Parts: sequence; C-alpha cells; structure tokens
Amino acid sequence: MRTDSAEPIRLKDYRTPDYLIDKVELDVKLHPTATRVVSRLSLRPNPNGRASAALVLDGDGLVAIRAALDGVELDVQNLDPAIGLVTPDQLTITAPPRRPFELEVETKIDPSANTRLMGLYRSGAAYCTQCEAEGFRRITYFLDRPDVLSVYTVRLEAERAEAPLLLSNGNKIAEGAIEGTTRHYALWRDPFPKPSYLFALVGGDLGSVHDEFITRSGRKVALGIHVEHGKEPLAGYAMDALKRSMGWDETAFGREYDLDIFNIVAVSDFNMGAMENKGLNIFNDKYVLASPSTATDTDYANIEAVIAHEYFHNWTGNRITCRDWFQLCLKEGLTVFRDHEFSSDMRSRPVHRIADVRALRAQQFPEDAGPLAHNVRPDAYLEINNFYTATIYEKGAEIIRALKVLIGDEAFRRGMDLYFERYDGTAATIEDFVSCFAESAQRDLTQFSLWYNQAGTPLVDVAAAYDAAAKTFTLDFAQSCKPTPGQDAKQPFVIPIEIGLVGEDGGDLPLTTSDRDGASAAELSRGVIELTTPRRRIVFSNIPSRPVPSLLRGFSAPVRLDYAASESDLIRLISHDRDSFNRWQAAQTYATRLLLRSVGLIRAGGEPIRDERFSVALRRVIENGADPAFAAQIVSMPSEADTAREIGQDVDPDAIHAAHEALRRAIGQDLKDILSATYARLAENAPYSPDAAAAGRRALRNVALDLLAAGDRIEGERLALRQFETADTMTNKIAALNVLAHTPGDAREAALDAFYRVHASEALVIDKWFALQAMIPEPGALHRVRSLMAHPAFSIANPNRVRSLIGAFAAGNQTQFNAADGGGYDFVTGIVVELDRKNPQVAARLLSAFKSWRTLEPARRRLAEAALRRVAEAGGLSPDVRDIAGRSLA
Ligand code: B3K
Ligand code: ZN
Repeated sequence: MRTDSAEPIRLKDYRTPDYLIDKVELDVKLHPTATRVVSRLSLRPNPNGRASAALVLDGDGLVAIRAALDGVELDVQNLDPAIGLVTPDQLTITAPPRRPFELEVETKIDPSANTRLMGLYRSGAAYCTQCEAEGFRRITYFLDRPDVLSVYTVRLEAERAEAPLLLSNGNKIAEGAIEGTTRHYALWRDPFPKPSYLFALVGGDLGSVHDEFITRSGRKVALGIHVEHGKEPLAGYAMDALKRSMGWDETAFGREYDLDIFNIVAVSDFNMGAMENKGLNIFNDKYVLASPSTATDTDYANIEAVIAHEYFHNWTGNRITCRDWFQLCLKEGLTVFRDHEFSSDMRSRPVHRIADVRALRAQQFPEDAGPLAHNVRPDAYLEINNFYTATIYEKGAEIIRALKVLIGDEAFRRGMDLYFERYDGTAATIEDFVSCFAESAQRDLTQFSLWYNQAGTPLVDVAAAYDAAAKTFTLDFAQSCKPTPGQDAKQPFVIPIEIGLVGEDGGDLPLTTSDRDGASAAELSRGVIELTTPRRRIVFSNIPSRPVPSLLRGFSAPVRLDYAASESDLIRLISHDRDSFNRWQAAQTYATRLLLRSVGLIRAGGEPIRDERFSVALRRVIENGADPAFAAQIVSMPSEADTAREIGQDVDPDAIHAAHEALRRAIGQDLKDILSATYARLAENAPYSPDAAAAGRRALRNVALDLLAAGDRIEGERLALRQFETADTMTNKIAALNVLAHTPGDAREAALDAFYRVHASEALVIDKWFALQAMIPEPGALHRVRSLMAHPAFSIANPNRVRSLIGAFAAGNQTQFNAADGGGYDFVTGIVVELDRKNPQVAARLLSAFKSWRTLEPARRRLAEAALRRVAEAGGLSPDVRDIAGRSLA
C-alpha cells in the first residue's frame, strides 16, 4: 500500500522520465497464492532526461525474489547502497549505465489476498488484472507512469485445469503444453507501444462466445467475449454492441481496429465499470451480461455505451495516451464524448441528450458546487484514483461538445483527424489536443482552454426586453462563476449559447440584429451566440411581437442558466419549441419552480401548491403523440436531489420529499384518464426487443404507472401487482416492484420475497433488489439496509454489492441518508472506515456521497460534519479516504 506523505503531486512539477523502457518481457507463472513474475526490461537513458539520475522504479507492496542488472545478480535482500535499494515500494539503481541495459526482476505475489482489486487479483476462480492508474506496480517494479511506452511480450503459465484460458494484450503467437506436467502456457505479443496501465492478463476457466469483424480495409478481427460458464447466452447483446461500435468508429471518426484479436472478459469483482486494456478489455459483468428477464432497458443502453466507450479508447487513450494523469480528461472526456455520439446515433438523439444532461446535472454539478470541485484538468492530486470523477468524464465530454458547437462540425472533424495523425503513438496533453482545433478552425482557443483550468459551473443570467414600438427584442447576457477551492476569482469563459426566438405561432423568427449591439453573421446564421465577456447585449430587430427566447438549445454549454421566463412562456416552449431539449427543459423549469415554491410553503407550515396549467401542458404533449421515449422524459419530474441542488443552501430533504410527492400526486390525479389510457395502449404486444423505440414505449408506460400510483395508491398498487405478476421482462418487473416498494404493507414484503425467490441465483438482479430497498424513503430504510447486510447474498468484498446496497442508500435515499438524527451519516461513515481496510477505492467513492453536506440546513450540516470528522480522525486510513475526507472538510 502506498503510504506516501500527504504532499500533493503537481502538474507544474512534471518532468520527462530519465529512463525509457523500450521492451518488456513478462513471464508469469500463475498460482493462487504465490504467483511468480519475472520481468525483463530493456531500458535506456532518455536523451531528454537528466544525465546521471538514479533509476527509480515504482513498486507497491512487492516481494522481490531476485534481480539482475545486465545479467549480473544483485543481492536484493541486502543491496549495497552504492548499487541501489530494493524495498516493497521501490527499486532503485543508483548509477545505471549510460547506454541501453537490461534489468531482470522476479517478484512473488498473492492474488488471492488482493482485496483492493488493483494489480493481479482473483475474481471467483479466475485471475485478472486492473492496472489503471497505478496497479502495475503491484505486479512488478516499473516506471509506472503513462508517458513510458513499451512493447510487451507476455508468457503466461498455469495449471491447465485451473486456467485453460490464458489471455493478454495483443496477438497470441504461441501456446502449448509443458511436457511432463499438467501445466500449459500461452505467449502474447502486443506490437503497439503502450504505458503500463494498459497491461492486462486473464487466466481462468471461462465460457467463450466468438464472432468476427471485417474492418473497412478488409482485415479480419477475431472477437471473443469470455464469461462465467453458463452465462454465454447473456453475452449476445454485448457482442452485437461491440461490432456496431467497431463499424461506427470507422465511419464517424475514420478509426479502424489494429490487432487481429479483440477480447472482452467479464468478471464479477471489479472496482468500476470496465477497463480498456489494449486488445483485452476487462469488464464488470454488469456491463456485459443481459437477457430480457434479467436486464432492464437501461442496463441494455448502459452495456451498449460501456462496450463502445472501452472500444473507442483503442484510439483515444491507447494509440494516443496521456502524458501524465493530470491529462486524464484527454482520454476520458473525449471517449465519453465519442460514446455519447455513438449512443445518439444508435438511439434517439434528443432523448439521449436529455438523459446525458440529467446525468451531468445529477453527478457533476454538485461536485462543481461543493468541496470536491476540481478542474477538468486538475493541477494537483493526492490520490489519482479519486479523480475518476464526473468532472473529468462528463464535464470533460461537455467541453468537447461545446467546442464542436463553437467551431462547427467540419472544423471539428478536421481537428480530430489532425489529432489522430499528429499524436498517434504518443503520450499527449490537453494543449496538444486543443492546438489541433485552433489550427483546423483557424482560431485562437486560449480563452476557450479556461474550461480545462477553472473549476465551477458558470452561471449565465439572461434578461429580456421587448420594445413594441421599435420592434426590437433585447437580450442581456451576464456570466459569472462562484469561487471553488483554491480559485477565488474566475476569468470569463467562452460560452456558446444556441438560441432561437419562438414567435406566437410557435415557429422560430428569423434572427437579425441592429448595427449597434448586433451579432455576427456567423452567429446569426447558426443561431449560436458566443459569450466571451462578463456581459453582452444583443438587440434583435424586426420582431413583430414579443417572442419567447429559447436559450441554450441542446444544452450547448455546461452552464446554469437563469432566465425569468413567465409560466406562459414556458408553456409555449413545452408545446412548440423546435429544439426538443428545450421543450423538455421548459417542463423541468416549470416543475422546479412549483417544487421550490412548495418547499417554501411546506417549511412555513403550509400546503404545497397545485397548478393545473402545468398538468394541461403535459397532457398536450402526450395527446399530440410525442415519441413515447421523449414523452416519458417530459413527464418524469426532476429528482429530489435536483431540487436540493436548485435550492443550494439550508436544504431540508424532508420538505423536498413532501413537495415532490405532492407534485407527482397532483399530476397523477389531473392526468388520470390519459395516463390510464396510455398505460393500457402501450401494453406489451410483441416479443422483447431492447431497441430504443420499444424501450421508449416501456419507459412511458412505466412512468404512467408511477404517476397513476402517486395519484391513487390503491389503484396504483392494483396495477403494479398485476404487472409484477405477469411481467416477463425485467424492465416491467422492476418498475412494478418499485411502485409496490413505495407502499408500506404486506403486499410490498410479499413481492420483495417473491422477487428474491425467483432471482436468488442471479447476482446482478439481486443488486437491483438491494438498491430498490435501500432507496425506500421511509424511516425504516436504515434498519432494512442494516439487516440486508447480514443477508447471505450480501458481501462487503464485492464492489457491486456494496454499491447496490450502501451506495444506493447514500446517494439515492435523500431523506434517510440525511435523516435528522444523523443515523444515516454514522452508518455510511462507519462502513467507509471498515471497507477502507479492504478496498480503499470503493470506500473513498462511497464517502464522496457527502459532497453536498455544506448545503444542508444547520442541524444536519453539524451531524454530517461530525461524521466526516470521525472518518478524518480514524487511524490507518488509506490515502484515498484520507484525501476525500480532508477535502470534504477543508
Ligand atoms: N479507464 C478506466 C477507469 C480506470 C479507473 C481506475 N481507478 C475505465 C474507463 O474510463 O474506460
Ligand atoms: Zn474511459
């Protein structure tokens, strides 16, 4: 374990490595508790490094058996300091040769004891690895940094019975039995130089699904997905998604696959979603396995997105990697952008956009508004694993999208082509990336780059005025950004704001501006206003009557928008805006406004408000035959966390919950007839298909069920029970169970028991069962979660179980995690401290559920702070948890 001092690593201290490793030969003899790794490194001094620097290789808890420098054995137990030093966490050669040389080191590791799931570990009976960010140093000593690129040859050896399948990166060049033994071996070679974080191996007895893909230049690629025996039929959708991803990257980005083999392995113990190791992606089985009766439509969509994401990394991440971990968004933001584009092409683009923005606001906005805020390209870190955040991933993707809006599709594509051409085979930086677009668009992007170097979500304030006599419409834009940790004052951002002016008939008015306070011809023709200064006024001319501005169409930049639209303006947008995103946004804004007013009234001892105009507007969307997936989004109200975020301070989760219940009840009652009709009309009448259109119908039907139940508990329970009993897809079954779970009583408990009995052997389904119970917004929830921890299906050692039970409670149960007695906080922090001893990464992630604690009302804030302090003061914390606790309290 790394126990470095609390000194942060800083971007400004980056130094090119003093040594390079051109070639790595690994010889791995797999054994459950005593795996032997012989590593032969071909090193040379870096001509750009410091002459005569010592060679310092990273290690992490390693046991060195032997080492040799250019064939001369070194006494690793007792090395002469003049020659070097070997410790579990470092191997130093004091004065290495000033010419190419070879270092051979043998280490012994215990994969069965590896509970951190970093480095070589076991998932079930299989061996697998996770090296990003710094796991390779838990296998052997290395320059474990992304700017050291090497060609790897890997020989794997194991008992054939234990691990008939032996995989590593690249192409398999030999395999065979080891004469006179029960062992066998496989030899893999990856011709593409890569950083150590992309190394992977897998050994095990797995079931395989095979297929092939012919690239556009006609090369045949063998595809394999390897899963637990018996689960092969569940890998079909993942395989289909993989082939679609490979084809899409060729047409959308001109990127072809480059090896003869592409393997995916699904394991059930995994710290995150998946990992893009070159030619050998390793996945959390949650993002591979699906059947209609075990996976929801959302699961299918996630599988498609994650399969694509990891595949797309082959170019954005692997062929072009990151110079250092500060550049993490170079691969992650860009690859998320690419997977969003892919999913938008595979599904409904507007609906996908709405889902992406919902996720950005839910995950990233609170991060940007709280103590864990950081730049998309951070400038310091204590523990890099804590920077795999929504800011790096989702905001990183949004910045690229905003860049595309700003420079246009063609200049964007030329910039991407330039990036691939110029930086292929290198470890690049954000500056390298941005320079390609500066060149393709012939535009200075210095100010644009502030998006990478300033944290916080900018706020764009807009005021409007119509002058009937002059027929002008004036928009006044002002941008600002609140201080974030370590950044008190912000420079203005470059914010592309896509706009339209919606006339009385619901159509867009032509955009023309006066000479004074005008917009450029390019801005007007594209409908994209560029806000680069703190304020900007634009006066539109020839406007016959007061229009409704449709601002930030398509969510053209990751900002918060403040514009005091009237209720009737919002209704015009809900019904007519030609930008679907803003139709949805107008409905959300309307709902948020009602919710905020209700929260105020409830806290003052009054009743929540009812506004039938809103229900009427929603009714019209359904009646006018909107795409069901889109209609489902429009009638899905903001989450309680959304409302908490809008309130931003002195947050009372109970009042928010009451306001939400009241709003859903009102809509359910006002729209009872049309919701019932929709529910009946959209009943399943064809065999299951996970495609977007079918999923959209199920989504609308299940939102209708949820709202009907909110409006009329008895009727809702009746419908839900029938749906639960007859559903043959997980989407419909879990939607029904969710409705039942929100109604206390025997029916709920019976349904939960029945669900468990049917699905007891399906771990991923039981995760849903855990999560659903953890999110019941009732005072008994904590007790239920505690009892479920003792359930035989629960295991604190499995990250999926921890996330589904405790993670869902902490992040998805606003009222009970934030219970007024502080019980939720104490419970979660207690688990964090316990889990930290086993798996710091998962523990630290769990602790980040406290990221908005400062926005709570004073009593809860005090309790949350006390719980965080107890964590910070606990002894023996990992750097991961220490970092999150420290920053949360700073
Ligand atoms: N690159 C990995 C994430 C690794 C996380 C290490 N703590 C998955 C992905 O983003 O594709
Ligand atoms: Zn990624």
